[in-house]
Amino acid sequence: MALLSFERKYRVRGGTLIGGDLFDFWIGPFYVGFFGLTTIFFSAVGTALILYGAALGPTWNIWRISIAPPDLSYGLALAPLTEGGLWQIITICAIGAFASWALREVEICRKLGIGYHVPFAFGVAIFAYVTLVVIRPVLLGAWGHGFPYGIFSHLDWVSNVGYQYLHFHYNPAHMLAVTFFFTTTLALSLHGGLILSAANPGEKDGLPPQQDEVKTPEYEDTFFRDTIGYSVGTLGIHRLGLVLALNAGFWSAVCIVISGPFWNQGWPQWWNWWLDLPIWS
Ligand code: UQ2
Repeated sequence: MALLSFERKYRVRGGTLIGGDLFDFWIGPFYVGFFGLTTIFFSAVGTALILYGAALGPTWNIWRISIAPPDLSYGLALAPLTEGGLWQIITICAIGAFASWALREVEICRKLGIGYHVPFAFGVAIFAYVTLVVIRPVLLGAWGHGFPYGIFSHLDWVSNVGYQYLHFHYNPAHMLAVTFFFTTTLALSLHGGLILSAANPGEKDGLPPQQDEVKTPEYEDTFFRDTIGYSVGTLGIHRLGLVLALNAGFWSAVCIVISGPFWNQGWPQWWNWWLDLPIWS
């Protein structure tokens, strides 16, 4: 079946969260829905404001363009457009676009009768972003604690905030986040490698195909049982991958939200709890 006729089979009515049948249609391959329209709206307004901010200067150098949040002295108030107000509206547009996209995914899941795992996973990424630009700034009492929207400028922000806490790698939640990111790449490389090894399609370098047919999951289990005595299973590896990736995003949000609102010394000092245990005296 051609892609579009195959997809047409699944182009079912209903499952919408809002607007009933009104926006329940497709444009070409894309489902629209109420949240498709709000995604377009927020993305278009946000992008236009970024371009407007860039046009205000001082540079068109793609690496150096930056839309900065208001000065700390504005606290949690609205700032004039050129004094961080643009950043504030762009942030609203970004959150509006991300949330709309997630809800459009939810509507598509409902149409198909599948689980909400994908929008839930995207929700964790949105949560990490919202933690940086809303939750932590609100807890610290100023929008100026948000990060600037620019390629180099956001890198400078990360570096500066890291040094404010002397050595960010001593942050225990940061340790967890990094470990989950690395373990995610380990799991995906094991999984990707295993799937390709079992499928091993076609010939290479003019040699005949290395296998006649795609191997069954028993081969995948057997490879890992022979090497490490354990196979997590074909469903299990996907559950493991999702859990690892969600934890990477979650602990990233935790490690930055505790920096300032709940700990304002250097992170190396946090480990003094060990030296302060009464058992040493
Ligand atoms: C596996 C399995 C898969 C896989 C992978 C494994 C048949 C196709 C990669 C092996 C994974 C294990 C043993 C877990 C490793 C643990 C961590 C924390 C990385 O058994 O089943 O399905 O893709």
